[in-house]
Amino acid sequence: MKLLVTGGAGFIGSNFVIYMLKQHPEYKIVNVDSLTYAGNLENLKSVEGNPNYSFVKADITDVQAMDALFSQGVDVVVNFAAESHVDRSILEPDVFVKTNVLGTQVLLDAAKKYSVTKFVQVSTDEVYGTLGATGLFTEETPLTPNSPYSASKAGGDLLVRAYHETFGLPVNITRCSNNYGPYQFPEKLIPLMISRALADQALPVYGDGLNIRDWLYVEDHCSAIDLVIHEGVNGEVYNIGGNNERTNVHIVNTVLQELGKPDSLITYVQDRPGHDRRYGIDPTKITNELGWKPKHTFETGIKETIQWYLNNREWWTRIQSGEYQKYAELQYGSR
Ligand code: NAD
Ligand code: TDX
Repeated sequence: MKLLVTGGAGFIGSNFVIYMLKQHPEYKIVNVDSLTYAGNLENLKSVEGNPNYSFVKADITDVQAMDALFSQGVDVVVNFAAESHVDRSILEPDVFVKTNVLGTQVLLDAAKKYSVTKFVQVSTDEVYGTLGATGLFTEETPLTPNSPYSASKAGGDLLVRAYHETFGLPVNITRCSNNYGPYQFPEKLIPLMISRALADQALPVYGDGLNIRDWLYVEDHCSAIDLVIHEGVNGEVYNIGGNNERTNVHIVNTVLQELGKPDSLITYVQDRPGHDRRYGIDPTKITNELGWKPKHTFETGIKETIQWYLNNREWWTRIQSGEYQKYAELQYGSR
């Protein structure tokens, strides 16, 4: 099987490439990534030199580049490539629409032209908007995105759905909540708080800190996508979540405790505009229909993650200093 992974130099994509090469050593994996600020080839050092892995630097919005790639033969596409950070989408929505909507449509066209056997769109529960104190997101929850990021992801999802309905493209959409684990860019809550706490810097908690996210260890997300590739019923949406709802302040306190740092580092700052209050996933469908089960509990996953950031300081300090981009520039030229 030949798998085209888009955005494979990012957080989840790189974990997925490493996971799939381990689970399915006979599969060929092509990673296409334009290496934005979030793309880091250093994440993939452990698979460099594997004859079944290759990297192509290209933008998913580039029609010719995607056509050239697909023309070499692709069985399955897993689309991770996206602008992924909500705060950035508030500052510069245009690039979110370009990559997350237009990029998805360019990929869908190529997938249709070259008759791929599966197109998996990796989406997010943020397309469902926000929950109140009770209830969970199911696959039937209406899409009511609140940020430019989630609106652009919803736009991509709707195109994926439309290519199934109109052209019969064999698609699945997966929607999960906040991932955590190795190689997450240190702008996201958990790695940001770890890196700042280690430097004894103030930890900016938005609003009252009581917003809730439903945390999923990245490897459990990868195993769910692997299952969807092989067992997902075409046209279906699958929500992925491990029943790990936590308030943001609980997360920050856990980081402080694990690192032996004082609560006085917590600084409440102005809330994020349009900040969703609560996410919670109902994973009944993927559990009952595909037999998916997460391996990690939040308690073990968060400890392993904090330990990983302690053991890999060089990885995130190189990101903070911009050094990591030099490696890619040397190999593939600057953007
Ligand atoms: P990330 O920002 O770490 O990585 C995104 C990757 O996509 C980067 O390597 C970047 O270089 C690449 N990319 C961006 N624009 C591109 C373009 N135009 N062409 C080619 N490559 C491009 O993101 P992530 O956290 O790994 O998220 C991956 C996917 O999973 C995204 O689609 C995101 O919406 C979704 N998702 C993420 C989470 C989460 O908690 N991180 C949760 C649910 C869903
Ligand atoms: O400095 C901060 N302080 C703070 O209180 C940051 C960066 C975040 N927060 C809060 C905002 C959120 O309630 O922490 C929570 C998590 O924030 P992010 O890490 O920015 O994630 P979130 O906005 O929930 O979105 C993430 O999960 C869903 C990913 O970035 C998305 O790509 C994914 O779709």
